Amino acid sequence: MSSKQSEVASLSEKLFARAVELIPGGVNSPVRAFRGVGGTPRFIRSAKGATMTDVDGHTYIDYVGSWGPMILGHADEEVIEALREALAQGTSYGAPTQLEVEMAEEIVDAVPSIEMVRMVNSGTEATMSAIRLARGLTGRTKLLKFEGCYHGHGDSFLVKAGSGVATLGLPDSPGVPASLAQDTLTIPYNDSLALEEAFAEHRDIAAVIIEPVVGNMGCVPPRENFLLDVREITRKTSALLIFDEVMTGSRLSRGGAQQLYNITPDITTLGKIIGGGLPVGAYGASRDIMNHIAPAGTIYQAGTLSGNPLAMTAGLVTLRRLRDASIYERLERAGQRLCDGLSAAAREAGIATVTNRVGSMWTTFFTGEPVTDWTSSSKSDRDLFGRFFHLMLEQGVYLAPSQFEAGFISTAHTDELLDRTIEAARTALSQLKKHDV
Ligand code: KE4
Repeated sequence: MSSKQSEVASLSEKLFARAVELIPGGVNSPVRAFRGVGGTPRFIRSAKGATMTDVDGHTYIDYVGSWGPMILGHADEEVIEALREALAQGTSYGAPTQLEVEMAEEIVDAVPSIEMVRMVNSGTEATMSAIRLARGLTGRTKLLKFEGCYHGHGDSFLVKAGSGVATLGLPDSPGVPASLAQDTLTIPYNDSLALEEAFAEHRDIAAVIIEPVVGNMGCVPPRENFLLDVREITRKTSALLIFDEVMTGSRLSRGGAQQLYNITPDITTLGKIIGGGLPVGAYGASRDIMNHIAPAGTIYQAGTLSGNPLAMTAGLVTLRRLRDASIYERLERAGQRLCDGLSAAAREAGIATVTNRVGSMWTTFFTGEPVTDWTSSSKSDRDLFGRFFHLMLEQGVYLAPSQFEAGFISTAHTDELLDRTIEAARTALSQLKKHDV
């Protein structure tokens, strides 16, 4: 980094030095701390369209997009204007509003499997509620998830695979009771055989929860028929299938991954895009299933700010804009352009990478072999990715600060910005090659 830049970056460093004294790790969510890539996180002052500007005045082409929500780009004029009007009416009432009815109508209209929906305030709340619903409905306790999939920080999800395929889980964080962890089975993603084994071994599986396209081990698409296998075995065994579409919902198509892959889950969890950048989550299913949720039914779940008018306002503007199917065609072309360019740049530099992409979510893995699950994803060269990340950051491109995250393209990412990104990657990769790869 030039001396000018290192001086200029000092404001982020000063803020970070203060932050670590006051906030665990200096951040309000771990991935923001740059632990996966090293160095000082950039403190962001503002964002507009496809770019963010940090407190030192550096502007970056942003591919994090707040980890998915900003599909229309930052500070979208229509969203901001609608929020201004909503703000004048107050910020929270703790009482039902027309906005919540309109949001429910929008989600029901968009997501094929949802007839009824409950709003919450984060993806974690949505997934926690979804498994309580599944356990309450089935009277069973076991949950099956996939290695490398992340469903928020609920205790039942912070579990790592036990030894062997279908053995019971072990806590993956202090504070998660072993007694709870053992009710979560973890098996490899894209492994239909392991799925069969797990169900052969355990008759009391309440639900399978899956990222239909994984974002949280880096982007990993489902193999041909894998989602069908999951659907079939859950139907056969009366376990409920939960599609965690917090990231893929409204991202991969208006109806999410379930529309793209034509699979009907029993319960769907949503978040991110449906709040247009404000705190949000949701879970939905058939009326029969959802009417078990209090106060209609006896399975309890609640939230002070659920359906908050500001989040509903930003979410509704966003979702109504996404009724235009041509947006997804544009995002597909943009994703193809960017990822073809990144792959070509790596080939030219003679650096082994694999780029996985579905629509406008993607990851470039620094590895020479296909990435289809956590085992193959975890073989990626994290150090090399970290160096690539910083070489891109210095050239004004802000990638996800971890090899094991997905990047996101918005409607604000013009071809010019995509081409600038590819050019920056060409420079970064040739520098990596020259120095010591
Ligand atoms: P939140 O509780 O962070 O709103 O959502 C949890 C969640 C649930 N399900 C999926 C598929 C998710 O991707 C997430 C959250 N995604 C991460 C990005 N990997 C959020 C970023 C962060 O943790 O700061």
